[in-house]
Amino acid sequence: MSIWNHLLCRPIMNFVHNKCRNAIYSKSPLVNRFPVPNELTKWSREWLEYSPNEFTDPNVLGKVWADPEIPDLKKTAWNRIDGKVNRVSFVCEYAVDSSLRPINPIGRTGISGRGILGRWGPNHAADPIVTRIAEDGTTLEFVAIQRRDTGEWAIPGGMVDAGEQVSQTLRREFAEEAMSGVVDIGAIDELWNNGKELYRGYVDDPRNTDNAWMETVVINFHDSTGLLKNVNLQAGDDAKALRWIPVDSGEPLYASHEHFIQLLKENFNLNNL
Ligand code: RP5
Repeated sequence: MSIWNHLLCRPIMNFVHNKCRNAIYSKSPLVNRFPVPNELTKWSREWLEYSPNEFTDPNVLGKVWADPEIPDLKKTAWNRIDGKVNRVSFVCEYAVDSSLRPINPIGRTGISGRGILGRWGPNHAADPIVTRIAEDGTTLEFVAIQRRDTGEWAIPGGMVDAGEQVSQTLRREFAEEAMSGVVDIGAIDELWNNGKELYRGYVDDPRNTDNAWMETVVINFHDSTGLLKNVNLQAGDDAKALRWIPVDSGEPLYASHEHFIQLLKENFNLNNL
């Protein structure tokens, strides 16, 4: 692939992903990534020896939320809304390889194929950062869940279903992951009225491959009226645990979530000086 395929990606050309390189991709079955050093991450650097393992997890095959393993690649509308599936990238107009499969716009990951992701190309998610001021009256904190797959703490986000609006995904995922057992989910309806967008773009997710990657929209919902005081938040099935984390805790988080918390802090300082 030539550098010219990615001319439209120039605005993000300096960003280098880390969490989706140089590690074991899957433990069962064992799949290793081809090690990709920093300086060879960008496709624009020619690297004739690059030979990633091809991997698509058997668990995604035949799932309603996943593409067929061999889609009709000539008819699939890359970079477009394809029926109910959004194949548009927030990053740029992505290129396709000689087999007509989308190419990760940020660069090499050491794995080709779809890995454990459902869609070829961008896999769209939505991340609600729900915040409040703690009882000490000054500490800004956010709702986090502990993921079952990696054990890492994370914002309780999730995948946008085919045909779903991002605004619906944000509410649905928060209810599923953080409001298990809450009968009156409508008690916090007001919270969703004033969202502040912090980010839309690529996620440095450990599941990314050369042909499939995560993108997200991150929205902050701040509970300024104490709506959540009367709700007993609890982790849902996809999560092991839930807690409020102070934004200054420096706690390591899943994928690019530390970056999203940094954006939250900057935004809060700007608006509350
Ligand atoms: C991350 O994966 C996104 O930022 C979002 O938090 C999450 C969505 O995937 P699942 O939680 O549905 O696995 O890249």
